[in-house]
Amino acid sequence: MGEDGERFDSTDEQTELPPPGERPIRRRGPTVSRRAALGMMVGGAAVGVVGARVGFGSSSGGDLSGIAGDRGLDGAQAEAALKTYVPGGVFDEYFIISSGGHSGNLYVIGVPSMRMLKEIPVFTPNAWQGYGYGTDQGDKVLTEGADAAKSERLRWGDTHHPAISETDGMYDGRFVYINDRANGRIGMVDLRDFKTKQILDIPNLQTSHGGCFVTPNSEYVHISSMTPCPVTESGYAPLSRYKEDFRGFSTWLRIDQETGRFVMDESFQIELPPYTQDLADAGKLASFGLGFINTYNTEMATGGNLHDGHSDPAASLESSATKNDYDLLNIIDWQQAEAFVKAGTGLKTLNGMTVIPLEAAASEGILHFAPEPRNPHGVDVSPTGDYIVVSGKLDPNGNVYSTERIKEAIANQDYEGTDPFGVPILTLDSVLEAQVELGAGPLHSQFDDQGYAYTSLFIDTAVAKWSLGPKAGHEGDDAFKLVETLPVQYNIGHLVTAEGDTVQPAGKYLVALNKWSIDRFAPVGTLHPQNFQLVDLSGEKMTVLLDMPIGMGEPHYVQMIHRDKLTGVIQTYEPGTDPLTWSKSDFAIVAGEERVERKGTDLHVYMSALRSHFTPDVIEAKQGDTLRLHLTNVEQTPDATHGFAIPAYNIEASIDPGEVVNIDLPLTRPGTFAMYCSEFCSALHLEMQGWLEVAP
Ligand code: CUK
Ligand code: CUA
Repeated sequence: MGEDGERFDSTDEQTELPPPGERPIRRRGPTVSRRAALGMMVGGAAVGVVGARVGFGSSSGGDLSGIAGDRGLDGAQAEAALKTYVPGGVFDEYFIISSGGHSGNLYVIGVPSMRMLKEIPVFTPNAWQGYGYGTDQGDKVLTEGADAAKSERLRWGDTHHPAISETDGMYDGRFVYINDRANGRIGMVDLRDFKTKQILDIPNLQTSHGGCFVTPNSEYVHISSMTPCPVTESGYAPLSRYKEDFRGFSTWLRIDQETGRFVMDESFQIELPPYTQDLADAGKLASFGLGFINTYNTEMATGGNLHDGHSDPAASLESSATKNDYDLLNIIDWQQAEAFVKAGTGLKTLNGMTVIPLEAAASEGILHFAPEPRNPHGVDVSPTGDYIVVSGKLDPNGNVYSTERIKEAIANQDYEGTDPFGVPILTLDSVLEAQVELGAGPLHSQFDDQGYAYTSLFIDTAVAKWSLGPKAGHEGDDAFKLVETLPVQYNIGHLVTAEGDTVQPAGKYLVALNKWSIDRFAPVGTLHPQNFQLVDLSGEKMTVLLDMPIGMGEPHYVQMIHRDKLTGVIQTYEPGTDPLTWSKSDFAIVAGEERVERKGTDLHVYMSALRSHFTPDVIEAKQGDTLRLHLTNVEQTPDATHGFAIPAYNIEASIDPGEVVNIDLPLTRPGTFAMYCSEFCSALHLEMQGWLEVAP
């Protein structure tokens, strides 16, 4: 239909309300179903560049193929536009929670519109949200989460792998955890208000990469070191003692189910050899109770490519760390580890952390190794937990390990020997189920609801779709087979499918997280944005629907959660709430309770914010006082956020409806300083200002 210029009329109208993604396209005139419109578009394409002017009547402006033609869109492009358009007031079906890389933040992006909804500051200050500019919340979280030696200066992080909390192996939309690859830290964001509540600087981790992942009921969130670090008293050890004095750690942080915070006295670490620990994933269903971490640099190379004053590329870390044909997959039994910690003997304490020593991990069945093709990167557990997919940068295969085989091999002690630290190594034959040649540079894998895996191919700059085996419904010749390769633009790192890390992925959408965009967007200087590409998985073939530039930091991993899972999201706080504790703040006031109380040099000001004034709006203080400002936004209207800035003192706060923010400010400098509301809250927003007098 369509080619003949057939006119659609209201007979096509849908009577019951279809799901949001399938809502009819509304025009002033007749209503045309989405499917009919698409059919028309494709029909148009068949005769040229949407040549046929099939319309809804010129008065409605609904000449879709005409518009597509005018814009130079072919049928497939016009179809992609319709598949991703989400009108204002209609919500996206999925949310992506994305790492922000060097921005130190998380981003929230709608799918399929690929519109940015929010940036959540975690490791980096954010002026809009008053995070890290003198308020108790941002500053407290940032300061508590920084190594004391660098707390004053540490104002960034490199976020890589977000992990949404889970119940029964499904995202439950309560919390999200994110690692700081640069500093070995982890942040916790509460998905009720999308704010960071805690940052933990993890003892014995200098950098981190493995994780975050949560175990299927959010018992623990896991994070492991990347580069091993010295475990000497001083924190210094010469690289010549790398094997003796450096160690990696696998960290299991117990999650408080009410608050999402870390319960340190129920958390522990497992000491690992000084290899470089890379990505990690949690076992689920069939592999519940296990955790997997890749390692590379089992050579324990430390670099040093200057020999006798000459450069020697053969001695570089790169070349020395790629010598072995096989590196080692860590298989960790965290339930065994938990039992060992509870038993309480044979543990050590290192910088305040309970640590299971390497020897105990090896002898108690807590840690096993399995060989994996050299320099692996991603390890991803399939939805049923039966398959563990390992991809190596230098190996073209998806390497599929079987949970069943791993369990058998451990029971049979099918060992080829031990590593230099006494950890048993399972034979490759006993644990590897299949190798599927996918292409060049496989990195990470995700899964759908049909038993397929999707693996990013960095070097081939493509996504490989391939079938898993019998435990995922693919038998005989259908098992472990490459079925399709989709080029993406360009150099894909991670990828994500809808709910792809859960026991029940949705399929439907995939997002390719491309490192390079090159020519996909108008040039904006020498540093290019990354490119998130939305891929439709619902058709016969994978198709790219949309490119989204990411121009703030370099994301690594993301997770995609259905919007219905985010049931706890609030729009205003209960009046007088301290968002860090979720309880009523000691400093909360209601309108009419505003006051100033002097206690020695402490000047307590209980101030309210209400469109469009602060009460009081003049603060009289003396140099040497400490201003203790307790600010309550006494509004309960959604979106009625006020800002509060004292630029002369580098103060910038954001106070959401019902929220209490405290500012402790030593008044070191005399002057008469302007204060103002920094959020355009009302018609008289510009009148929402005041003065801070600091008399000499
Ligand atoms: S790593 Cu970035 S592309 Cu940190 Cu997950 Cu593989
Ligand atoms: Cu309050 Cu602007």
